[in-house]
Amino acid sequence: MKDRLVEKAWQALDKLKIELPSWGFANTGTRFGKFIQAAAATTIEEKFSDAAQVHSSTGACPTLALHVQWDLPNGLKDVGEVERLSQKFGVRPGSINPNMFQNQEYKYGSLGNPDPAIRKTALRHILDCVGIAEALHCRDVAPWFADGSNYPGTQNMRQRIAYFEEGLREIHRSLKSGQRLLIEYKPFEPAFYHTDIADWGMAYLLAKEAGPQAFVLVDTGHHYQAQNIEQIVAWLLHHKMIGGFHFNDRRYADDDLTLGSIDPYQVFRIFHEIHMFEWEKGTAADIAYMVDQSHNLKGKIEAMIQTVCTAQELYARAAMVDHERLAGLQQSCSLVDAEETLRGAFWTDTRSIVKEWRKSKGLPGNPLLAFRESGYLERVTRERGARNSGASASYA
Ligand code: RM4
Ligand code: MN
Ligand code: MN
Repeated sequence: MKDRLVEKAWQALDKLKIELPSWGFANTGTRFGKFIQAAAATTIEEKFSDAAQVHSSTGACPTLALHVQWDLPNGLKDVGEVERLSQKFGVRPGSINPNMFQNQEYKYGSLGNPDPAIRKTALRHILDCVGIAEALHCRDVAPWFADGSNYPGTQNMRQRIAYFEEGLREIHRSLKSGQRLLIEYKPFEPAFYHTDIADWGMAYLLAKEAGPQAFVLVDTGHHYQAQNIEQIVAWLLHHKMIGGFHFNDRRYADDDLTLGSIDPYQVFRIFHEIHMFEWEKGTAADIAYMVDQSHNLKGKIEAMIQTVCTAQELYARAAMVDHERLAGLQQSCSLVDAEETLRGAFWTDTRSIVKEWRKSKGLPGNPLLAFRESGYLERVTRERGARNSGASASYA
């Protein structure tokens, strides 16, 4: 008979699905340049193919987030091709991400731009994305707005709030029932003085203003140092306003490193808040878990497998907190014992538990090893190498 806490870990693992980002398989970089990888994906077909490798080795990643401008450059016309690839590789399209940061016209902002014509262009793009999401049967449309300004006094911050409210209300009106609008926040970069949606409070208020199908998206890398992210998660859970996560880790800013590589206890504490909430309420929180990492040194597919495995290990650890006991200890303010209950779960090495769970599902016990032994990386390195060697890495 399995131990009660191990049983909880297995049940949690059964539920955990993690969406992969298409852009996480492509050559990406820092603002100083890219380090090109021979095996990186360039086409949407290659991104689906790579995502399928992560899914087949982990069994946990049935969907792929798409960035419309990069993955569906012809908009709705590309929906048929995405459907074909989804069938071919056994991975469904996931959240649909508008691109509000790359085009020249967005130099001074998208939905927050003082120029009404540019606000309209931005709005039209997001409305197109809602249409694409509908055509692909995707639930979530997840815009991240780079909008902001670089110097004090150069923009009217209040005016821009009103522009965002107006734009998001209109986007919300176009959502079909069941669809969701996820509003992501980020404190700085690319804007260095003010960012229009800089933190969870701003995202929360805008989501409330937009309507009942709008929720907040928490990207773990989008916080200042020392921010208590699990407290933000607790507030959003309490108000039923958490829509999803973008998983990655960071040491300094939005570093986009693999999950838990710098601070696994942070990730554990976030998962703990979610598990504790679900235990108290007796129902699952409706949260889309997605990866958003795109750093440029680790092999793309291996980095993704690492992140998924780390998420599973830490999710399992947080599931192994003895909730009944912890609730009692919190109630009696038994500080040391409460903390030790949490820490005890954190220090449980769940790798063998996750391995057994994988085997019970007919999955490889060690996904990274299984991927390495598959020969896929060698094959795509040969096939894609020549094209990638011609890719531009230039910053200026
Ligand atoms: C942003 C943000 C968005 C992602 C882009 C590529 O920093 O995290 O979610 O789509 O990067
Ligand atoms: Mn993100
Ligand atoms: Mn980011």
